[in-house]
Amino acid sequence: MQTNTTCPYCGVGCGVVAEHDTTRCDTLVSVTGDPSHPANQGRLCVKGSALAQTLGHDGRLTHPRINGLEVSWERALDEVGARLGRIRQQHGSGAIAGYLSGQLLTEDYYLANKFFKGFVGTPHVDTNSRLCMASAVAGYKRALGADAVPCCYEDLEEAELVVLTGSNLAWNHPVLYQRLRTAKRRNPLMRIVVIDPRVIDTCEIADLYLPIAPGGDIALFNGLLTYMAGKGRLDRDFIERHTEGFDEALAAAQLEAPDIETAADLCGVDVERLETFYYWFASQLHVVTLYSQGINQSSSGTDRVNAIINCHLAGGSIGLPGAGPFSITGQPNAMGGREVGGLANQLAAHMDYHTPGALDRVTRFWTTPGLVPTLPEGPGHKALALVEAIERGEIQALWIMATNPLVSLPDANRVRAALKKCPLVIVSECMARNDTLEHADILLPASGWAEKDGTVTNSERRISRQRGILPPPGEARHDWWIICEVARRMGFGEAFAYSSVHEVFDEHARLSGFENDPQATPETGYRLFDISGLAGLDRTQYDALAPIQWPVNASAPQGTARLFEDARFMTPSGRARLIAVASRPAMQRPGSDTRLLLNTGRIRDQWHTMTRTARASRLMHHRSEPFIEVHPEDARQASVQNGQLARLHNPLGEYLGRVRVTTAQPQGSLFVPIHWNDQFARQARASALIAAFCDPVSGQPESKQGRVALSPVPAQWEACLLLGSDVTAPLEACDWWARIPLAHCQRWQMAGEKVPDWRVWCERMLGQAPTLWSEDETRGHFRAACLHGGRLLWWLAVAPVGTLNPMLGDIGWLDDCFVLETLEPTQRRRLLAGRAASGEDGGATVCSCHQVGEKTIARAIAGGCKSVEALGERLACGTQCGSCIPELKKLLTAQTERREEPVESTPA
Ligand SMILES: Nc1nc2c(c(=O)[nH]1)N[C@H]1C(S)=C(S)[C@@H](COP(=O)(O)OP(=O)(O)OC[C@H]3O[C@@H](n4cnc5c(=O)[nH]c(N)nc54)[C@H](O)[C@@H]3O)O[C@H]1N2
Ligand SMILES: Nc1nc2c(c(=O)[nH]1)N[C@H]1C(S)=C(S)[C@@H](COP(=O)(O)OP(=O)(O)OC[C@H]3O[C@@H](n4cnc5c(=O)[nH]c(N)nc54)[C@H](O)[C@@H]3O)O[C@H]1N2
Ligand code: SF4
Ligand SMILES: [Mo]
Repeated sequence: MQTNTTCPYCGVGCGVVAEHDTTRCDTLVSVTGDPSHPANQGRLCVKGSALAQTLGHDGRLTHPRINGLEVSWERALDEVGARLGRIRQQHGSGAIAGYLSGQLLTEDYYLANKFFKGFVGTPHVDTNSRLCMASAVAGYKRALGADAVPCCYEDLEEAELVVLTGSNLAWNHPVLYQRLRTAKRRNPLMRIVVIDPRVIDTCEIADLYLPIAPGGDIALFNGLLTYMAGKGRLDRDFIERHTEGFDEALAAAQLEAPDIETAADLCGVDVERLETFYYWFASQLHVVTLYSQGINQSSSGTDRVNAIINCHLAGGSIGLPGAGPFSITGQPNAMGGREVGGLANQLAAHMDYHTPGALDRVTRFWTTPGLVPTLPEGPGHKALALVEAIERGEIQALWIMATNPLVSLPDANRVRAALKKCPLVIVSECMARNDTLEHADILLPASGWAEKDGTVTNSERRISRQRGILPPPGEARHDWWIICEVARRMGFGEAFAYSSVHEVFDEHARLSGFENDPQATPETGYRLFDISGLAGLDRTQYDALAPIQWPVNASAPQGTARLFEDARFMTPSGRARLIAVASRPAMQRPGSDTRLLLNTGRIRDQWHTMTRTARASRLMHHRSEPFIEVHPEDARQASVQNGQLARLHNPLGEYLGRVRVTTAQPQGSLFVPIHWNDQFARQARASALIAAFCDPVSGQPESKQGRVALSPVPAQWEACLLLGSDVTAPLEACDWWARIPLAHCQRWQMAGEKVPDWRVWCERMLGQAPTLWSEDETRGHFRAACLHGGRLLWWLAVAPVGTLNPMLGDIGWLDDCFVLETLEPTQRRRLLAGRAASGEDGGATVCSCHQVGEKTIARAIAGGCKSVEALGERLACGTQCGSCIPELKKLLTAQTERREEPVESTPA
């Protein structure tokens, strides 16, 4: 059976076709790209195509728990209702807080917002979008008067110039990257500029790369505005008729960057490159600037956004095909959250607390016979302020849904202390384990992707259906249902009486159109977010809903691809605003020993805190361990070497990871991934090193500019330990570890300083003496395996630090040994050699779709493959999702030019 649904990862919002064998209720047969979905037209990236491998009931949270004990739903819901009710009575509504997520479906999100703000009456509801989109939202609102993304994906294809800044599109929005790549191939005149402090894979399609100094964005775009004015490249007519604030914005730009030389100096890019960019931008109307976390996650994020929008307004490049400032969203439903008003400073349906008449309007809309909502009068605490309010004891209960704040919030160790202090922590979650769950009093098992029904909105405002295909495992329930049941127990039942999720969607659609008159002004009730055209769908129509872009209303029943084509903006004057901005230094202050800047971000094959992507073993091979990317000069100064373990620290925390020395990283700055956490490694939560500074307008934290010191980890030995399901890892027996889930066993990478007697170690730590072993004490090598009745229980290899992974290569065949009832004699003999009975070592995985390793590719290049296409023909690498094409190109150039490139040091 096939069902069309939507990928639950990034904001591209790809349609997928899920193939389902009706005799199996725990997984899908396959997930492929939906050719009929406008966002991806059949394409998928590696994460999307590995979705089926992330399912299964193993590791899921299947029963409610109170203080660690399994309880019935009745009991759990009664407890939540009663305790929230008591706290509300004793300490007031404001003692209750919600922390939501862009990974909730719109219907869940709408109800959570209605529950907390409308009926509990607390303003303190925020979401992880604070860490993600808050600056983009604030910037759009300041400039356009509404949080409305003007562009659509076709604009990227129709543009003559595409500027990507603070976005690693190739890894983080791979399908959009593929679309852009194809568009560029079709239109050789199209130019692409990449602005990023690191040389990222996205640079592969760049005609021009600007290696901006971290935080140089405002100076760069102010310099552009000055240049446009100086060269007479302004759209004077557009400025005069449709904008305000131009003179002030230009004056501020000229003050900061009076000429290219100053701008170049401030943003760290050489004059020639900068001038080329300025010339291209200033001479092009059809320009899209696409930006993401390199812009948003900063203490001047909102100003950065406005510096970009200023240039678009000054050049009139907005509201036209192939033009506009395009904030690309991260989470699958970041947009849906913005639509329902999930952020603490929003009320509901694109209405803010200060929007004239909004409080009254929403109150009337949510009133049911006999029940009047008690809306708070003004905005509540944003995420970081929420943590502080918990510390002060003002927040007594926190309900977290679909986010893992102990890993993702800045100053993560402080968040841990705050959660410990909070008298009641409730977490709705799909997985049985994550860092946050360890600090929860009440756990509520939620249904997950492929189980739940609802809608999500992608980066181009396109609403798509996610469809429930599989039954939730155990007693897991839908988030919207859980909210309704708690609401009922708190006495709000009448306002939460839905028989099915389509009724929630209907209410959300009706609210968007409620007293929303396009003939009115924003001050008299007009909102751009209007999906009243989708109100009144019955269940069948809702189930069949095809992807559609908002606004969808009487004047646009088929939806709207592009906004502001009439240049009528949502400000009181109807004019877009240019905002005077100037660069500010980052707020994170270097201490005497924390000289290095810490940049944090994503890798291609993992999603956030790895609760789902780490379940697909093939997504673990591209980067398997927490790492630290370091420029060679910084590595030299800190005496750390490629492939060795190193430590980052500052007064807030520490991070341990494998060093990757690379010239892609600018000197003075390090890069670490955000994904690893206590479930997968010792001390690898990047956010533990980030101070909780945030943008004064948006409240978005400065997650890309930490300050740290780098030093080597004094380890002597390293081990790779493979464990079958019934052996526990001896984590106390090492100084560092990382866990890599493989298909049939767990791979533990370990390291330590003191060298033990390995045979004794095995017996003591693994509970069983090795069946086979070999030791070379002088070289520090030890290998051992333990078999029981012919079956492999564990396997261990030890070597001096930094030498193990390159030596081991691909150990996929060992993983396969764990499913065999009995090992063949040849397999047994090979165990200690660590080499497969047949086949070659493929090396670190480059192409995750077809599982092709670096060494295999190197052999193919040596054997005559001279292009990505030739490699694809020979090995199939790069032929499915294409996200590895930049890496294939790098390997081709490195090998053909014999240029020195960093050695891939992570395990195969
Ligand atoms: N594979 C994968 N894809 C994802 C996600 C994931 O977890 N994994 N998460 C999704 C989510 S929620 C989000 S929000 C998006 C994020 O998508 P992106 O924003 O593309 O992701 P990041 O890697 O966080 O950061 C982007 C880039 O900003 C650069 N940067 C850092 N400082 C500066 C600066 O001062 N100026 C400029 N111009 N650039 C700077 C970094 O070097 C980095 O390359 O990805 C989404 N897609
Ligand atoms: N240093 C640093 N920190 C960052 C960032 C950065 O670049 N640098 N990026 C920030 C950004 S942009 C983001 S978006 C955040 C992401 O950070 P988080 O939101 O904390 O990360 P996730 O791992 O996506 O957490 C989602 C949780 O919800 C669970 N879940 C999934 N689906 C459902 C569902 O349907 N219902 C329920 N109840 N639970 C579900 C998952 O198992 C998981 O535990 O991280 C932020 N933190
Ligand atoms: S680009 Fe990949 S992760 Fe993003 S929605 Fe599409 S398939 Fe999912
Ligand atoms: Mo995000």
